[in-house]
Amino acid sequence: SVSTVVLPGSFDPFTLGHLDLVRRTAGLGHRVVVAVSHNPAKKGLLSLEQRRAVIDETLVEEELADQVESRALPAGLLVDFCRDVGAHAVVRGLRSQLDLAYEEPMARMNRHLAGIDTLFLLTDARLSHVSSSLVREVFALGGDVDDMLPAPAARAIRAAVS
Ligand code: COD
Repeated sequence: SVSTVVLPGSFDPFTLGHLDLVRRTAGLGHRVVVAVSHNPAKKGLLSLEQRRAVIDETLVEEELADQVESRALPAGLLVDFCRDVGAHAVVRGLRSQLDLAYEEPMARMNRHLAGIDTLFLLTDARLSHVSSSLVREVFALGGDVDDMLPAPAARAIRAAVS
């Protein structure tokens, strides 16, 4: 039987690092629910609808749409969302020891709360410097970010500021 896993994030914007994580998780045979957080507090670049549209277009272009879908992550506990979609595990990417330090208490808490395990995949070394926040900063300062983003994301951030 296929297991469902949740890949949560803000995805503002969805990067090639995120895509690598999705592709590898699907490649292991899981059905993947990409859960896109609201983050009303964070002043981001793209709206929830725009972030989901970027992900959905990318999944179609990459022929991943059969196995992977995007969903809005409602306010509340991630473990409750996992239960609602029938997932027994969360997937997170690790770029560095700093990521692990940040992720470890959340992973332990999710396991404590609901027995939800977290699967960690090490980032592709060629993408370990890529984060949505740095992409936003470089883009805002006029730098070229196209080679860190799937085409729908590059189009969306340009449209968002024009
Ligand atoms: N290569 C590989 N993976 C990457 C890369 C890259 N270059 N860049 C990012 N990633 C990974 C991240 O490590 C992460 O696993 C995932 O992609 C998403 O990244 P982001 O930055 O878009 O997402 P975050 O970290 O901002 O997401 C925050 C959540 C929405 C997951 C968090 O706020 C949350 O869990 N909220 C639910 C509330 C809750 O349950 N709280 C209690 C938790 S104990």
